[in-house]
Amino acid sequence: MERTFVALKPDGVQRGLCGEVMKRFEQKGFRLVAAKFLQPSEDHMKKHYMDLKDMPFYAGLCKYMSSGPVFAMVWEGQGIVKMGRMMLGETNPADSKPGSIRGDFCISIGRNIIHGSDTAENAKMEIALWFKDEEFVTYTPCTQAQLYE
Ligand code: DAT
Ligand code: MG
Repeated sequence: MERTFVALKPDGVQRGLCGEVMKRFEQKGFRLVAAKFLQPSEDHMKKHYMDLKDMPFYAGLCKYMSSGPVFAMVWEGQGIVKMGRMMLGETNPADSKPGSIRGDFCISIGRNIIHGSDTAENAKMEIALWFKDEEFVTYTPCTQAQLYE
């Protein structure tokens, strides 16, 4: 089983898309293991986007991400990191196929509504940055035997 970090950005929250995103991950068969609604600090976002620190949009991105509420989640499932990225679409909504979250719900790269970890290694780091151990819920979903052979 693999875990990934997914977060509705302030634009995604303000546009009322938390439920739509959760619905898609639930319907796929993925399992929610942690979630919280918060306004992250700029410092927190600088850590989260550390790999982009030399990009011209880094400061604006971190400021924007801390400007309002974010809905942060950890989802679990087989192959979820790669599949989660496919469900999100491309970084630029203009390149995202209809049917993907960014392809269906947004237009510009700086307002692409959602974050999702891009590798299993980054997922581990992001999950550790956003969540404490005690914030995870351990349970066996009743659908487990229908989802996995
Ligand atoms: P992703 O969010 O798909 O993993 P990323 O990690 O390269 O993409 O960039 C993080 C976020 O930064 C991205 O979701 C939106 C913003 N961003 C990326 N490239 C940008 C650009 N050229 N101009 C403005 N914002 C950009
Ligand atoms: Mg990224």
